[in-house]
Amino acid sequence: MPEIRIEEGDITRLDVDAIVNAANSTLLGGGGVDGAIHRAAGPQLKAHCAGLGGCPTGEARITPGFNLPARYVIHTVGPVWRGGNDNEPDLLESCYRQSLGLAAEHDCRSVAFPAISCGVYGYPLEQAAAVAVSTVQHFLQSHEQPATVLLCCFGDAVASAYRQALEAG
Ligand code: AR6
Repeated sequence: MPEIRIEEGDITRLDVDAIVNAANSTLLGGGGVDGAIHRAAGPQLKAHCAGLGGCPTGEARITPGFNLPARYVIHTVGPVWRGGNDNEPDLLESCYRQSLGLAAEHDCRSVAFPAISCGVYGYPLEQAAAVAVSTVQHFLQSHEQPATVLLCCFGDAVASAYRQALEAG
């Protein structure tokens, strides 16, 4: 049975097949979880990303994990929150769907997501958690892989938003 789990802590430490990065459209690194992933993966990650030509909002790209425990990093670009009338929910849903699609194509049994767009990009936590949980649940119903999806939370507020969304779903 596929499962969704809430995992608290640093995503770069997780021993999973793929971790997802909340990147920006250059894919060349930044702050937040993006910075942490690039630091932990080592400079080869940025060199590899430089060859990808960026990534539009709502899409995803896959790279090796280099020095990370994870085999792959799936880089996705979440929407910047602009009040909710700028297609933000569809773009965020697309980030989760495309990332899961790449994970499935690469035979990843386990994938960990950070709370995409919930930091610098300002997406309200409860609304983002609802999109994340429903999109992951929907994907798992129709795919064999990944079998395990970890929703990785940095802090109690994120964890409780996910718990609420899982209970509601
Ligand atoms: N492990 C797990 N989650 C983390 C970690 C970590 N090591 N570090 C931060 N978070 P953010 P965004 C959480 O701002 O909103 C970057 O500069 C964090 O607490 O990293 O999508 C990119 O280059 C929050 O809940 O991503 C982009 O320019 C969540 O990860 C921009 O930020 C996402 O916060 C993307 O903004």
